[in-house]
Parts: sequence; C-alpha cells; structure tokens
Amino acid sequence: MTTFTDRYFTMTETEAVEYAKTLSIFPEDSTITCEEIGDGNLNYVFRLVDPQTTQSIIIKQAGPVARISDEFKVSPDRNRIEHDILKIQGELVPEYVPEVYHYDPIMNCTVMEDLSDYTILRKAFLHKQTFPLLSDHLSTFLVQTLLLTSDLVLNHKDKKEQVKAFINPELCEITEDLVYTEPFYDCPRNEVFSETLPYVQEEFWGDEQLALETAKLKFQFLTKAQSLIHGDFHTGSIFVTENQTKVIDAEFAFYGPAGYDIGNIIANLIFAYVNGEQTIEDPIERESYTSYVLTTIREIIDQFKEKFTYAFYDQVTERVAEYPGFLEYYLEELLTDTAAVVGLELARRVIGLAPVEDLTSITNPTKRAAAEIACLKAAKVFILNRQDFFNGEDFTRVISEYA
Ligand code: SR1
Ligand code: MG
Repeated sequence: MTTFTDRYFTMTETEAVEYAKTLSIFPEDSTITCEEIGDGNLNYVFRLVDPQTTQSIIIKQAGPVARISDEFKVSPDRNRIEHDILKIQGELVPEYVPEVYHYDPIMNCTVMEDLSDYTILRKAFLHKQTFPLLSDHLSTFLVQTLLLTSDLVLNHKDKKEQVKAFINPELCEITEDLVYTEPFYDCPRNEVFSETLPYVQEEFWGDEQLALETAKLKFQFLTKAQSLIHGDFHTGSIFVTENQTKVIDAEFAFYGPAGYDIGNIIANLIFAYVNGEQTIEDPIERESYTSYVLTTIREIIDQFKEKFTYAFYDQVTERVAEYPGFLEYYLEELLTDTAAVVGLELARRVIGLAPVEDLTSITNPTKRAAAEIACLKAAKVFILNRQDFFNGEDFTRVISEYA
C-alpha cells in the first residue's frame, strides 16, 4: 500500500487514484478512472472521474523539473504558491477561478474543481471561436487582482507579509531569462524558425537601443513589487465556455509589475489575431474574426481603465493616492508597463525557447514567417514607444499597422 504522508514522489495515474481515496472525496466503493492530461511546460495534471456518478476532480502535482526540459530545476514548492494565490483569487474573484478542495505540502499537489466542460482559450482561438464576454471577464479579473493586492488598498505591513509569502525565485528566474534576456541576443537556447531568422539577426540582435530598453525593463521586473500578479497570464492559462471564464496555472505568481499580466494577455490575443490573418482563407470570415480579436483587445484596455477608476475611488485606503492627478499618473504608468510587456511577450514567443501554437501551427512557411515578423515589428514599437499608449485604440492601431 502506497503512503502519501512520508515523502514526496511524482505520482503515476494509479497512485493518483490511491491518493484520491485517502481524501474521501469519492464514495468509498467507487471505481475511479484517471488520466494524466497535462500538456503545459511544467506540471502533471491528473483527471479523476467516478463513471457511476460522473463526479470528477483534478489533481495538479508539481514535479522536480520542468516537463519542457529537465534543464529547469524548479522547486515543487511552486505548488504552494499556486494554491495560496488560488485561495486569494477565490476571495477576490471567485467566479473566475476553479474551486480548491485540498492542498498537500508533502506531495506538492492541489486538488481542485475539474473544468472539463471548458476549453483552453488558445485552443478555442485556433478553431476561431469567439467569446463576447471575454473582455468583460478578463478586465474585471485584472482590476480586482491587481488593485486589491497593491499598496493602494492593502495595509503596507500586510502587503509586505504577502510579498514575503510569494517570493518565487526559480519561476521568476525562468521569466527573467526567457522573456527579458535570451530573445534579445543570439542565445543558444533560442529556437527561431529558419525563415524568420534573417529578420531577427538584422533587426533584433543588432539593435543596441532595443537591448538597452529591455535591460531597463528587466530591472523593473526584478524590483517593482506593485501587485500580486498571476505571472503567466496567457491564453493557455485561461479556460472558457461560451459564457464563463476561469483563470488557472498561477504558479509564476509573485509581487511584480501589474502591467506584466495585462501585457501578457494582450500579446497572446495578438498571436490569435496574426494566426487568423494568415490562416483564414475567406476574406469575410477573416475580417469578422480578426475584428473580434481587435475589439476584445481594445475593450480589455478601456474596460480595465474604467473599472480600475471606479474601484480606485471605492476601495483605495492610501491617503496620498487621493491627491489630484495621482490616479492619472498611476494608470499612465500601468499602461506604459503594459505596452512594454506586450512587446517582450511578442518577441520571446517568436525567438525564445517556449513558442506558441498560434504561430507554430501555421503550416505554410511563408505565412508563418509573415505572422512572426509582424509580431516582431509590432514588438519593437511596443517596447521602444511604450510611453505612447493611453487607451485601447493606441494598442489596436499598432496591431493593425504592423501585424
Ligand atoms: C520552462 S517554462 C517555459 C514557459 O512556460 C510557462 O508557461 C511560462 O510561460 C514559461 O516562460
Ligand atoms: Mg502554465
């Protein structure tokens, strides 16, 4: 009989079933089936179902190395970070996160609600599905999580305790390397598509001004403990149905620049946009889908500003934040940081180690290179002109022009 209380080990499907039995979640006599369904870069995800009742759960376990490559030794304690932020998000935005049933600090796993009726947003976008409520849901999620965990609202001593609890050095190091460093020089770990490589060599690796700006941004990521951020807020971390949205996979969470989450999702919507531009043959369908994506981007930014402003007047506790002009200053800086991260994420998914299916699934090499180079052209504008972004239209204008 396997025991789960003495030492940590990564579970097989059979062991995950035995583990679930120790939690008494399913009826004692049920015959549970289990499948490991994780397709992310880091963890093991077991789906357990009781076929008699159709009751199901997810057990997410952190392994000692990343699945994408054992070069990344990442402490399984990241599962604690993910569990702890899920609990916080469960209070701030319960409708947008899965319910948590159990956390185990020995097995480094979290047992949570199964979202098998949902689809991963990136996959849905590859099928050109659209979600009219997405911008409303994501802008609310961003405002609630980024404002209510910041010094604007939290008592500063409590906030510092939270900064301590969410120190996440190994996962942050992955971002520092893969997002802020490696894409901007000829790093051996980069993986650039052959037809895109000449553009990268000429326009990215030789650009000293671009390198300097990314250095400044890296130091901002290292030092700006502004809000408890998700840290990996891309379309693969979002589950959707027609009317519902759930955010998962927050193991990269830490106190960082709030614009990191907003920029990340906007960049990943741009990947959906360029994929649509290059893969939808029918011009009417193409226009309809790409307009939907652009509208979603514009709405996320504009609704974020509107909801943030409303919540700011309602919730802010820091006295000096009420001085005239402070809200405008705060929002402007937030959008500058957002624009920069849009550029960084666009660049790193084309040049760096962890590409996205929106680009790699474009089978025609000329079209794939066109999509990737469009992302890179826009990336430079977002990074170099980051102080010129004040509203949704400023973002979509660059996308329409370059991407
Ligand atoms: C080694 S992990 C590579 C990437 O996958 C995660 O989802 C993050 O985006 C990370 O950068
Ligand atoms: Mg992930």
